[in-house]
Parts: sequence; structure tokens; C-alpha cells
Amino acid sequence: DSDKGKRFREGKYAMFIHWGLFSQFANKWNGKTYYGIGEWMMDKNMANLTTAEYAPIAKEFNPVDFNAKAIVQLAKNAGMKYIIVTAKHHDGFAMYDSKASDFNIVKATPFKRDPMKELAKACAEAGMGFGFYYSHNQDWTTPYGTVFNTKDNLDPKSFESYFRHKCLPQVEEITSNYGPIELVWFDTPGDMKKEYIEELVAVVRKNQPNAFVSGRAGHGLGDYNTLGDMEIPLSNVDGLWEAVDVSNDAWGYAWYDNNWKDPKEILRRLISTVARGGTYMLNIGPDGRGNVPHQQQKTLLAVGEWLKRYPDA
Ligand code: FUL
Repeated sequence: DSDKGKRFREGKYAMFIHWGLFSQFANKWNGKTYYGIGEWMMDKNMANLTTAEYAPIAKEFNPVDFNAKAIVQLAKNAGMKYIIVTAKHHDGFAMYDSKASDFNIVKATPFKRDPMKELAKACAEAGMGFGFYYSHNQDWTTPYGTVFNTKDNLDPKSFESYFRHKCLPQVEEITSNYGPIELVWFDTPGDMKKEYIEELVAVVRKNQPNAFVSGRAGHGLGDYNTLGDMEIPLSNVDGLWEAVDVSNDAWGYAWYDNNWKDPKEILRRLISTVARGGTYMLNIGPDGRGNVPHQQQKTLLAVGEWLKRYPDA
């Protein structure tokens, strides 16, 4: 009965935050809207952008409305027990002050603040758990001249370089500089070799002995399993597991996405998950100015009101 993964095991309800450069695009580029998951904006099925086309938007990314305390308060009022936020998604852009890569929010944007520091602090003050999403395998941009891109460049030499100079040092950073964290949510391991993942997991164990590692780290090296994106199981699931879900249709902010689920539907999905022994992590997607869509806040708060009627549940 250790403290390891305690909030995951006992809390059962968490906030997921997808926020990054992609939020500034909001699924639109050069006047055209691309429908789909906005954090995949660079992908060939979306706007199909090169690094040279994608990266300059950093100069416009200035989320002055971002308010860490308000987000933590929202999570708290929603009944959630911890927050997992995108430190770096597949686009390779670090949402924190990274020494390992200048392609980050402090060095590459007019904003210049480290919002992850602010969130970590606000969480600590509010007794809210905190942790990071980190895309370890996919990184579609790199500051080292060559483009590491799992979709069309699987050169082992470039992967090794990306891993040594960016991925591993960044996982050191996010597990060393933000206080105690609940978990590191690695994602989409693809064909990544087991030895690499073992190294990453070792860094998490060394710096954060009480943190969980997500099942999507790969090669069965995580502490629990995550179901498919937006999947709520229709039958029982064994072991420690989690469902990850959205309140509209996507993770990252999309200007047009108003397909909001009714709070009752979210409650049904939350209850189905928890009743089968799982943990439910519900996403919010702040926009390019750092605002959480109004309807997303309303949904979370409505669910939170219902949960307050059952304080011991
Ligand atoms: C996926 C990612 O590729 C999506 O962009 C998103 O982050 C989701 C939670 O995991 O597999």
C-alpha cells in the first residue's frame, strides 16, 4: 500500500489537458479549416505542414489569458484529483522552459513564461496532483538540422540523435524541475526499441519513485493500461486501467468544434469507467490565448455538482 500511483488508483477521475502550438492553429491554416484532431495539424491527412511552415506560428503564440489557478480550480470543482498536461506533443514543441531544445514556449514565443511551472505550483497549493504527457517516440520537428519524423524518416541514426539530445534530457527535465508528479503519460511508442523505453522509465523511477508510467510507454513497461482514445468499455477490464475521453470531438482546441457532449453523457461515461474499476481522464483543450472553452467549463462543473452529492464515492 505505497504512495505510488495513489491518486490514479484511488482518485479515479483526472483532467487531461492538450495544449500547445497546435492550439494557436485551432485547425486553421492559410484561411483553410482542417477537420480532425488539431494536434495532428502537421500530418499529411491534415494540413501536411513542413517544420518550416509549422514552427513560425510560435511567434504569434501569446496565451496571455492563461490562468493556472483558474484551471486548477476548475479541476477541483469538477471533482478531479490530478491534472496531466502536454509537456511536448508530437509536434516537438515544449510547453515549458527546456534547456534541451529551444523550440519551447519560453524561448520561441512572445509569451516567455513557463506555464507548466505555474500549473505545477497552483496544483501543489491546491492539493491537486500534477503530471505530464510526453510524446517520446513521435517528434515531427527538431532543432538539430535533420527532421526526425517517424512518418517518413526512420533512420536509426537520427532517432539515436533525437533520443540522446532531446527526448532523454527532456524527460530528465520534466521529472526533475516541477516537484512531485503523479505520472508520465508517454504515448504512441510505435516501433520504438525496448532499450530506449527502459532508459526513459529508469529516469522516471530515479527522479519520481512514486510516479506511474503510462501503458503507452510501450513494451509492457508501464504501470497500467490505457484503452483506445475515447473508448469506454462495454465489458469488464482486468488489471489497472484508464479511459481517456473528450467532451467534444477532439483533444486540441478546434475553432469549429461545438459538438459538446451533454453533462449527463459525460457522467454516464465516467460512471461506466469507474464502476468497472477504471480511472477516467477527461480532456480540456485551451485555445491559443489560454482560455478554456466556456462550454467545456460548464460541462465539467455540472458533472462536479452531481459528484458533490456523493462525497464518499
Ligand atoms: C493519441 C495521440 O496521437 C493524440 O494526438 C492524443 O494525444 C491522444 C490522447 O493520444 O494517440
